[in-house]
Amino acid sequence: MIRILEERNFSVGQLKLLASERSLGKSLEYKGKSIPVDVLNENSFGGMQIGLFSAGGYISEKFAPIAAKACCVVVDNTSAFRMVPDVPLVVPEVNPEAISQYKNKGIIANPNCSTIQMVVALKPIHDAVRIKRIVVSTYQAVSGTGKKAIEELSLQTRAILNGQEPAVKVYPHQIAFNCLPQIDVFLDNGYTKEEMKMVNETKKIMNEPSMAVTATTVRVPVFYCHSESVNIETERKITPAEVKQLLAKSPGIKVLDDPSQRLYPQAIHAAGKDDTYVGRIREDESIANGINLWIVSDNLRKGAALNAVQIAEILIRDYL
Ligand code: 3JN
Repeated sequence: MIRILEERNFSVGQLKLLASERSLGKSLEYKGKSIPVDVLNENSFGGMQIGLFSAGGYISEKFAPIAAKACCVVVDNTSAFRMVPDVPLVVPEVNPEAISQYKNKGIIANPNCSTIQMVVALKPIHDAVRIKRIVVSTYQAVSGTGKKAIEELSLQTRAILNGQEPAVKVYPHQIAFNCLPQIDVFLDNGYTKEEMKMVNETKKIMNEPSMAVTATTVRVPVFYCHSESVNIETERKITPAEVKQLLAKSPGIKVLDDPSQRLYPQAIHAAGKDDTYVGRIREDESIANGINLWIVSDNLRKGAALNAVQIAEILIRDYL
């Protein structure tokens, strides 16, 4: 988040860094200056206009209402408020108008990373021909879990290549050289929580409660960027060429799609970039109006920090 504020030259008057007591005494760099980390408490938010929250659902649940009460608008990166009816759930390319609802609770929710990149790519198609049903399978990077998981993939990979037994700590099973069709915990309906986040958040952001959405979310041994295989069924027919044209001119999207050159989005190339990359655009020949796509984006940037900062930019520009 700090790097993205810098890169985009966000007009920051005062940057306050808040964390738990564990970070007491630490400092972080912002635009060449060292800024000490303060310990978060009930009085942290006075005089602050925007709070970018990303310290887990428990902290958000407790402190977002406190910040909002102090007139500090919260952009919350956790799932704590995403499905609360009068809290807007926003992807600026998709539903920027929803930001105005921040006035209800003083909180704006940032969606789940896998949801964000999918709706960025699908919104232009939905506007053109109406999407009836989405079937998505994800290939999610370990950085979505955090620093410990990045270390675990490195350590397990090294251990295995050195003929040693890999230690399994973060995930329920070995992640190196493996795919785990489980992200987060299982729910009573047999889906995982990550899968149901994609289902419910997509409908809310698209403002289409009756859109049919089903998801399978899979952790893969990739460090950065989530990839998604997405199949859609639309009300009206659209050709792959029309989809390419439409997406190529849509904000936040780059089409990389030339089978003759073996060109398609790849995690290793999308890492560190802001755009959502789309390729493998082709007709689903098994149904009347179907399209398949492959969508890749940096889960830490557009999937989290960048989306939050873009929301803050609109807040400053249009509301605060
Ligand atoms: O695993 C991923 O790739 C994304 C993880 C997201 C995540 C992890 C722990 C808690 C979330 C989220 O943003 O939905 C949460 C949460 O806030 O519930």
